[in-house]
Amino acid sequence: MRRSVRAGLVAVSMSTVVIAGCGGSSGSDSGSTDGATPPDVVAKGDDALKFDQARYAATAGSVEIELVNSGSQPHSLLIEKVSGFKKLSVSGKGDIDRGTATLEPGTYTIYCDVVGHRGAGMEAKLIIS
Ligand SMILES: [Cu+2]
Repeated sequence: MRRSVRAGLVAVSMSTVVIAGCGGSSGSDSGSTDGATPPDVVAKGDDALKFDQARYAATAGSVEIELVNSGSQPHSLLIEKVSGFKKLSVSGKGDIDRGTATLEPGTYTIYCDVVGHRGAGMEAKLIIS
């Protein structure tokens, strides 16, 4: 596998949205020391008790998810029916938590389990292709 292909992707890595190309098996990073790799999904939670987007997208395989608190209330992020994913928690403004899930293609639901938040609409779709 050639690492050099990656360089071309860096420019667009902020919007790794639906580039379901020929990427076969990602996630088999043998010694990637690129420093801070950007997460595949960045979800922001705010005081309006919602995520910043109604849907997020990523490519199947190892998906790194980042939860950012852009409000001042605590929030969490779980993936419905994906028990292997460690819950992300952010308590104060500017807090960031990250985790990785191994996901197959499909549509998942992410939500916040802080009491009352999901009921207020704090959930979103995660589309894996
Ligand atoms: Cu919340």
